Amino acid sequence: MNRLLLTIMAVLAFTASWADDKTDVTAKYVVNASFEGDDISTLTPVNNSADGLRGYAVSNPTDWTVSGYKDVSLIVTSNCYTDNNFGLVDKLADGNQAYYLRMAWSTNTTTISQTISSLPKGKYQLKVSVRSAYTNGATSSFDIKAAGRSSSTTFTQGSTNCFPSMKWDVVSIDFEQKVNGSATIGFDITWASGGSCIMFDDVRLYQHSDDYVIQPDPADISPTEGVITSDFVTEESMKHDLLQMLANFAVYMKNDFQSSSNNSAGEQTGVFKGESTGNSNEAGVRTNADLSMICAFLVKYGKRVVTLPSEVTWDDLEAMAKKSLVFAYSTHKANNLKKCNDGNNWGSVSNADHVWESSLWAMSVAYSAFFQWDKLSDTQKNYIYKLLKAECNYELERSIPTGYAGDTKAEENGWEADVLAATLGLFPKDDLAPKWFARLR
Ligand SMILES: [Ca+2]
Repeated sequence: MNRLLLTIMAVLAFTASWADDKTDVTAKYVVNASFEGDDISTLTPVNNSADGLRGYAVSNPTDWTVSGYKDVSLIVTSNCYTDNNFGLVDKLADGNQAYYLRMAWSTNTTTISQTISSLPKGKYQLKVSVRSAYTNGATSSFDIKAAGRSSSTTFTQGSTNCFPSMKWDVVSIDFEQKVNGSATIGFDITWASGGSCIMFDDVRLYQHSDDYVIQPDPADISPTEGVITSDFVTEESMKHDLLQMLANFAVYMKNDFQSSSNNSAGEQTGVFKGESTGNSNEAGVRTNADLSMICAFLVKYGKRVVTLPSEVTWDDLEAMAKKSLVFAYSTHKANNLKKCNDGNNWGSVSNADHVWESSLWAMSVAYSAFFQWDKLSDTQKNYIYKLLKAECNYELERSIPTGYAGDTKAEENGWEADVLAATLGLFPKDDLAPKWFARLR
């Protein structure tokens, strides 16, 4: 038993180490990886009166492409001095030379890249040794990048003579080469103004084993996926918050409401204002019907649960819900107890006499009625019935809306089905109910 356990542990240990194994393929694919490729004896030395040799000017190191800002672009050796009194380069990460860039009082960007012409499909890691320093708050940053992936690092706060005692940081990024072909590697620098510099050395490319798992970029990790779950906010708490938001909105509903003349049955009416207040078109009917529905919903589900703004009472809401509903059913063609403000009635009663989208507005009327159903008289319920039956007559007669290019009519299908569903819900035993249901389906 113990022997078996040991064997399993050995296999697991071997598998784990094998999974982390990676092969250094730098020499095979990266050219001038340690910035040793330029012969400094052929380059122009750059000297500074303050301290002496700063480095050897290059437009770009051999086999690398440098674009953007590169006014101070140098091959440096251990005996070169750096800017801002940051001291000697001193130790190098590898070999005798490194690549150095510096920005003073300006902002800009620099890109250093090399394209590997033929990198086999696989998983890789790009590494670079880097030292940076900034002063005067010039928090420049650089990205290491490979095959479309990148990772950002902020420069280090510099100080007088800091480089001789500063370690070389090793920065890396894992990436996947998805198909055989070219891959671009390199670094992007974003310069802040005030004085900052960076030196690169010892670029290395490793190939991971095929079963290596590359961690996703932090930028690719969704801030909501797996976070906004049913555990994040309970359903009860969310529903309460939403209801309270509607309650807070009540002050705007009250400000948006105006009285209107009684209908011919002597009932008080009122209407929610809009861009076409009280008229028979969408901007008149829909606004009123929707806010009537919201008002009635709030009264039915919010009372004794949420708090209204100080300017609004539950009686206000109840009165507005009722009067706006009376306005809606009174002005519909099926009832004609009152004209809309433009002198017309609204809605559809048949295929021959229909208005596009009126079923959507009628659905809101149906919901408003449903939320205050127990407070409606039988006569009022009959007005609702006549309105919805007329709208459904049109549904039974019309062709089902379909479309292809540019307008699928999916939305229109949605609201045409809604009014049938709402009417079926309120009058399930009606003689026409089977037809409404069949049409709905
Ligand atoms: Ca080197």
